[in-house]
Amino acid sequence: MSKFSEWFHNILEEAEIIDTRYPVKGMHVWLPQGFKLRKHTLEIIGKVLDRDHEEVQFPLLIPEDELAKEGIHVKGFEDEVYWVTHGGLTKLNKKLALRPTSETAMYPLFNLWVRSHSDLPMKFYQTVNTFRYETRHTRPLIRVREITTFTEAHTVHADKGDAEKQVREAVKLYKSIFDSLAVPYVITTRPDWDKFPGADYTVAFDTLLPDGKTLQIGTVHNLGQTFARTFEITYETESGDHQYAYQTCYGLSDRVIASVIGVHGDETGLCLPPAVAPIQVVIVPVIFKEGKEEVLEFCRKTQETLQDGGLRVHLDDRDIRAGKKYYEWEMRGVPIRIEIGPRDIENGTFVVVPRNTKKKEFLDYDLEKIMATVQEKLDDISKEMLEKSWQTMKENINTVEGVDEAMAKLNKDKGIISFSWCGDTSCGKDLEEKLRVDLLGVQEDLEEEAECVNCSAPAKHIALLARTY
Ligand code: 5CA
Ligand code: ZN
Repeated sequence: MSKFSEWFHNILEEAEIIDTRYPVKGMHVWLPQGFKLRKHTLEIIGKVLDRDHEEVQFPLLIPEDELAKEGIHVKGFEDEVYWVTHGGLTKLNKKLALRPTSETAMYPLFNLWVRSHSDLPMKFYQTVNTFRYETRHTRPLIRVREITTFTEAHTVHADKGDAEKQVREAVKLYKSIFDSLAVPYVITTRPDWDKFPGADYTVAFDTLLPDGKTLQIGTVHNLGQTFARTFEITYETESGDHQYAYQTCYGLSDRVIASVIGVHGDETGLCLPPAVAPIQVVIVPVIFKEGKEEVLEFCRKTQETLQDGGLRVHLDDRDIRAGKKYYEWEMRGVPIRIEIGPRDIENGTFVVVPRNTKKKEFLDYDLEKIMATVQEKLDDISKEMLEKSWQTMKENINTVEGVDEAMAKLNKDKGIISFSWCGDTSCGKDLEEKLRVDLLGVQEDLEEEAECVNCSAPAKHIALLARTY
């Protein structure tokens, strides 16, 4: 898939995920199919976070003085903020920002909520739209100006160790979310020049898209005490003195859905993991003039049984060519197609075609067992999709010994480059410039002795770099 961008744009339209014709740049419309895909993705995210986070919802507008309070943070976002300046014809005394993210919306309230050590930890999340006036090339779901599906978690802790533990915990939660979506990832600690504005450090998830470029699909930030000091978030300790709290935050966006589409899709179109597919099973009756009603009745009963079992099933009884139906549902990424014709009914069989392999399988039909049979097939598909996407990812991570080799690899195989790095900022930035890449970050610290591939100083880390979205 050389022209991934074009493929991506086309499939969003053809599969009716997003309408990109809304007349504001970087802002798009979720169509019914896309909305369902988004809903099921959010169900997975919610299920993971709901275990020990409370869901809340804060206002969209942030007063200028609150946004401006944290100096480094506001500096990081100043080019990207949309402002509300008027109420009707009246100029507002205090400008209001459309949230680019919600630290400065939430933390003035955290100041009021956090009282005593017994209030901690606090863990909240919200799924809202956020606004960023992105100046780089916008792309639906990938770089938008209205992020419609921003799931941001914010936690408050009594001590540094707890906040650090929360960062590791959040990484674990995100792993389980991406595993459910069969989206593979690399995890790195971002270099200092690329961390979240106001964070002590940022841990990021990146996936690899078919054109060899990576996409940041989630980030976990350790905020230390920076915001707690700015917003006076303090708590009373057991011994009665007052301490600044420690905080973390972590977020996901529409990019999670972009990665599901991008990672699994192929020439035929979407290929959706069963967990989030708007339709998990489509039944296509194979109809001849004779016995039409019997076949349809049989298909309806099959649909009902599968629906009772909790599956999302569509019966396509339109009066059009079967081939046209097959094409359409494959393009839309429905994980399983079932075909049932008069001969199947006679023989007690049916046909299953998994979207990921497109290989026809003839199975025994038994209404009592059909639910289990189909569920098993769906589970197989989920497993196969997970294995395949991880394999592709791993095949596209290349270890290099030198800068020239990195350049050659990037030009030929694309993908992610793994290398030994000294950790020095000027060396890292030099490497980014030479190779026209982004240094994703540090994957792990080096145990053995090695030289930095760029400057030959002693290497401290294994780091990753790639061309990125
Ligand atoms: N407050 C923190 C944690 S929620 C925060 O805003 N982090 S962030 O800036 O890194 O954004 C969280 C995630 O949103 C990023 O990892 C990235 O995957 C996604 N994201 C950022 N900007 C955009 C954008 N313009 N369009 C789509 N997704 C975006
Ligand atoms: Zn170096």
